[in-house]
Amino acid sequence: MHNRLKTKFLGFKVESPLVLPAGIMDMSFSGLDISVKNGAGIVTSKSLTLESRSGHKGPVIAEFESGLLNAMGLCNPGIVDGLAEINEFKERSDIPVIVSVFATNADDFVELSNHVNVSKAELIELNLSCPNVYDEFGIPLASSKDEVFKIVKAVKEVSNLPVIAKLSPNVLSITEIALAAEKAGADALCLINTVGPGMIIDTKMVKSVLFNKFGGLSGPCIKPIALKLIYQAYSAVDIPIIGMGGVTIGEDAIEMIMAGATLVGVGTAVYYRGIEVFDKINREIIEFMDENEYDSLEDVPRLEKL
Ligand code: RRO
Repeated sequence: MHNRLKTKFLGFKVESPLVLPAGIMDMSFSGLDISVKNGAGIVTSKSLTLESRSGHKGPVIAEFESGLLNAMGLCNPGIVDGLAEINEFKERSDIPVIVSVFATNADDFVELSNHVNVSKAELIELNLSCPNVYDEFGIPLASSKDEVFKIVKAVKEVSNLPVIAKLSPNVLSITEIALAAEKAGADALCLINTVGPGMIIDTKMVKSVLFNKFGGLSGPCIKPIALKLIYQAYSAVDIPIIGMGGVTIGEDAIEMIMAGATLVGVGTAVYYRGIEVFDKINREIIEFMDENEYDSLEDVPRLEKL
């Protein structure tokens, strides 16, 4: 990896600012490993729940001209088996791992965090923003600043690891939510989760393409929304941000950094450019840095805060 891509996040040294976000390459040893071998600097597990879940029936992914819809429905092997996979990965890799966890109340988040404390993972992400389980659990917790505050605070009281709050784009004021997470002690923010949800119709079958009907929207079409929300959050808080949403090429990653992100997630682009996308974007970032004579990622200018 190129020296100029090296950076630091919450005290961890990373070889590249690129992050494998939750839910992209599942969470098996091989899924995490292959992302790292292809240039990701830090990897995130699928969001884990206390019990295993089979998720929604297929089709769970639908493609359209400017992005994807997904309604995976939080399929995961449950916290115990999930952490076993992550521990196996950590036996062979010193790449920092973020364990993403999902629950619907503070007590369950605390229980999940207690499991993660005794794993080999370095960081925990609280997924407060899954858009695909409204029917079961109602609107995401990240829609309420009080819920965000309560959950982050409860986890911070028990967690040995830095806590990252994953926020939703589907809110009236991201500033309010980001500030609530910071006030509760979050060490970092991750935004954005998928947008919507939305729907695509199969006009021959006269029905929604997704079995779940609705699904979270990702890909190039959400990048402007992501940039705006990351910039607003960056303007409001002092904690670092993992920015994501539609990053497909190196210049998209640079935009995220200029908007205030320290690290940059690459998810849906794996679908378009293959798993090599991390290496490709790393190279494109270096090219941009060469052209503009930036020696390090820290030299890339950030927008003036709002
Ligand atoms: O599993 C999913 O359906 C899912 C999750 Br947990 C999430 O946080 N975001 C998303 O787009 N899909």
